[in-house]
Amino acid sequence: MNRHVLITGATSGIGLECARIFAQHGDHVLLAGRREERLAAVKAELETAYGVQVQTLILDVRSREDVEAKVKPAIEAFGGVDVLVNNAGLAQGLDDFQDSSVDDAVTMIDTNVKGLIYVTKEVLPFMMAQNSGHIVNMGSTAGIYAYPKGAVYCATKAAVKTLSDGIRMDTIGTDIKVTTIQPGIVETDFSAVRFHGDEERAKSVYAGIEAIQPEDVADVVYYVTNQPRRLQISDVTIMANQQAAGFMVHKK
Ligand code: NDP
Ligand code: 8X3
Repeated sequence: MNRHVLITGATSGIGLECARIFAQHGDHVLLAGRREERLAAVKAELETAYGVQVQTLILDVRSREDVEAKVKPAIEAFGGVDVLVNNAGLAQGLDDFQDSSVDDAVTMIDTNVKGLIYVTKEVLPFMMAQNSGHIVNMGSTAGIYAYPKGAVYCATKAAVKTLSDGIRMDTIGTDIKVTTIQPGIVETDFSAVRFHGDEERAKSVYAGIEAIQPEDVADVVYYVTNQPRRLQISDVTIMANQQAAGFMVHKK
């Protein structure tokens, strides 16, 4: 389609699969993340496979200075921005709130909420100037239903949903669209990151369920960005067949 698509957190999981599906359909992708070697590998993969323009941006969304210094020039060099996928995010820890780490809480809020705000603030002027664009924010079922031991992560994802709704209201006089994607449990590096590299504990999250895969979420992201100008999909909630709510999973 030759659109210009900026994806944060494109080095693994859902963001990586988003990069693949947009590039596969002929869109140009600007891929942001902290891990330089992964960005380089994805760029090589997508350029070879699909022949689209692939740019990379080493970016820590927690750093307001980093985002304010790098995102605008990167978009200018890339040739513009039609779609922003605010996907970078993480959970840290799974503990009763009273026992949880304040450092983990700060990391989640800085990444999932403040990072999304910093990036969106840099991207929106381009979309406002062209009176079009699509912001896709990665929320979670955790933002709809809080679950035990996940209070801060759930709160950050509730904030993502509320930010989407507020930005949609404030840009109503434009053709800009805003969508929140709210997946349930998706089998990615998410749990390994949450448990600070404890792979065994991470695996146990996905044991006994046929979890949805990152490419399933990417399919939905791609779908919502390919609707007629008149149609805006505000929210999509998707989960495994064995999941009924954030806290209700049927393990076989
Ligand atoms: P992954 O751990 O596989 O991917 C997370 C991505 O976020 C990585 O590309 C990582 O890149 C990036 N990221 C993390 N911190 C930063 C940062 N400070 N600056 C820039 N990029 C950052 O997990 P998922 O693919 O599962 O997670 C993607 C999103 O989906 C997150 O927002 C998550 O909350 C959400 N989500 C996940 C679900 C799940 O069950 N897996 C369900 C619902 C929502 P790098 O480390 O290179 O910076
Ligand atoms: C990630 C899904 O249920 O592990 O947002 O919080 S869950």
